[in-house]
Amino acid sequence: MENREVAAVFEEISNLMKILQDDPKWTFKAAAYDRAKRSIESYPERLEDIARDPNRKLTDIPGIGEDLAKKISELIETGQSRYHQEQLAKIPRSLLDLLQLQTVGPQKVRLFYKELNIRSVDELEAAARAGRLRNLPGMSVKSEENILKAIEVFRHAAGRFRLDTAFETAEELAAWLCEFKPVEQVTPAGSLRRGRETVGDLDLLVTGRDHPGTAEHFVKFPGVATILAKGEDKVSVKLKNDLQVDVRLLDRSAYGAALQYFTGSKEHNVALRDRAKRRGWKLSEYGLFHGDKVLARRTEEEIYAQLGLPWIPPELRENLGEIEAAEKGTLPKLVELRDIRGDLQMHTTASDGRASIEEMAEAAKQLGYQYILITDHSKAVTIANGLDEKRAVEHIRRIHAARQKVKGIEIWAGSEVDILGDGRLDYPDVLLKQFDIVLVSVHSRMTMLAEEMTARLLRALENPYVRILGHPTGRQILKRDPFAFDLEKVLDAAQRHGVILELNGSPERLDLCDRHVKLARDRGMKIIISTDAHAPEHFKLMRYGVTTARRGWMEKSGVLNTLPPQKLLASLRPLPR
Ligand code: DGT
Ligand code: CA
Ligand code: CA
Ligand code: ZN
Repeated sequence: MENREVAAVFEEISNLMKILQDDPKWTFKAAAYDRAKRSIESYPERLEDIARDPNRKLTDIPGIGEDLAKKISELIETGQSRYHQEQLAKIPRSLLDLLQLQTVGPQKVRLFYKELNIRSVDELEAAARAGRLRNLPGMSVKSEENILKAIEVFRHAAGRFRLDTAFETAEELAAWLCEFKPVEQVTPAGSLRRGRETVGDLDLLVTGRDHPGTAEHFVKFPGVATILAKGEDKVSVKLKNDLQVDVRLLDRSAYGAALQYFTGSKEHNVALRDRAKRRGWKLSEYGLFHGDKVLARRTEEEIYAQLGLPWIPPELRENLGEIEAAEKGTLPKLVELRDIRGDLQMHTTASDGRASIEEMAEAAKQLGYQYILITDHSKAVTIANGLDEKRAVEHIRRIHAARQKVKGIEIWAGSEVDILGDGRLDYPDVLLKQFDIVLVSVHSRMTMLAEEMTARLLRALENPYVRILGHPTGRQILKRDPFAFDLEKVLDAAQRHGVILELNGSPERLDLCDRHVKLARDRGMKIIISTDAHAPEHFKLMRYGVTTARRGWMEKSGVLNTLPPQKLLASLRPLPR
């Protein structure tokens, strides 16, 4: 059992406690489960390994006491927790789906269930449409409307998976497949290879010497729930997390053609096939043909070259102008992960992060980074233990002190300052001026009208100390749509003031999204890509940010944190004298 699976069970137990409230100490216990969940999720080692090691104790993990350690052992040994199952049996299973809706937490679920006996998203929708939610305590016509919007997002999200889930699952599957010796190569294709923010299913291409054997081996992967199809050259399964995996077993000679075809997108393929047709040729998953004659099929490069084009990076293959650009020789030279020289949004134990300033700096240094910006939350974000003015000043001092301890990397003092409801900032200018770089973002009142939100953001950008706008649209993938606001106006203002937009690379945000990155790029605006790390192991999420930037056609020159430290500082909005 993976750490994230244990964390998911703990999260569900906490939610069940908050919905049921039938344990006299439920608030206390739920908080303990929440704490344990966060700790486990980011724990750098596998819990299974610790549990198996006679010299180690699960209770050494922060937030894990005797009772929770027992639950973890039980989960690892049996795949289940009896306590969890007992709690689950107390409510209709479909009730938990409500938690997927934005603005609906356990308290609201409890309210709907107790007051109106609502047991599923369908029943909640019916109640909202009938106007039966608005009169419940704490509800209004507005919040009823928001629930209907959230249900729409929920239905749209159903059946899609976040990029990080797809990526991690593909890695596990590839490792499993490679354990079977005749397997030569495993390559993810489809939307994962194109780096889309969500994927519908996983497409894996496998070459090797023994395909019937490979298929047999593949379906024994421990995560497989059902086998959907098993043929000569294709196996489809559904995993326990509901993700479908299509595996194609290929011959090496036509590998490039299959890779090109199954990478897609469908729209890109259709345009490319038309191009082949205009030359009197045929392009398929088996190759590029002139009659029976093979023109190209071994590599993607050969296929594109035969069609008179340079190889096109998978992230661009959406038929959004990339074929025309390839034809003209104006394809962008996309930014790469190795171009990144530092990370400009991260949290430490001072607010809601899980590592110290020094630990974050050491980890960044290990990655070869030249600088980091520490951006703990400001006081308005109480749930993230935001810093009040006094703590912020102390924190700046500690960041300065950390520079003496960790050499060889610039450690900049920053803050993720909350943009208050009216667009004022959560800190006064006298404090803002003490930071090296101020990043600002919205964390509250996200359902306000578009005009209000636009005015709020514009006012925030006017503050002369503001240099980066963090996760500019507030969306959370598969959970929360961007808030309503006039993006054009905000881009205009950011450009005018020299405020840099963040591409928050955390795979639950990817905000700016690919399309917005493209918009910014086409206006000649630059971005920074950050991870919003809450622990050292989150630095690796940078890859998702870079992928999204690439999908937005960004080149290295458009991403400021590819610059060395002094050049980066010189490129930011000049500070007031
Ligand atoms: P997804 O799974 O919804 O995130 O998106 P994809 O792009 O992975 O789509 P999927 O899994 O249905 O198919 C994988 C690739 O196979 C797709 O990107 C392009 C290719 N493909 C699938 N259906 C067609 C088709 O009807 N025509 C062409 N030309 N290519 C197709
Ligand atoms: Ca797919
Ligand atoms: Ca597929
Ligand atoms: Zn934030």
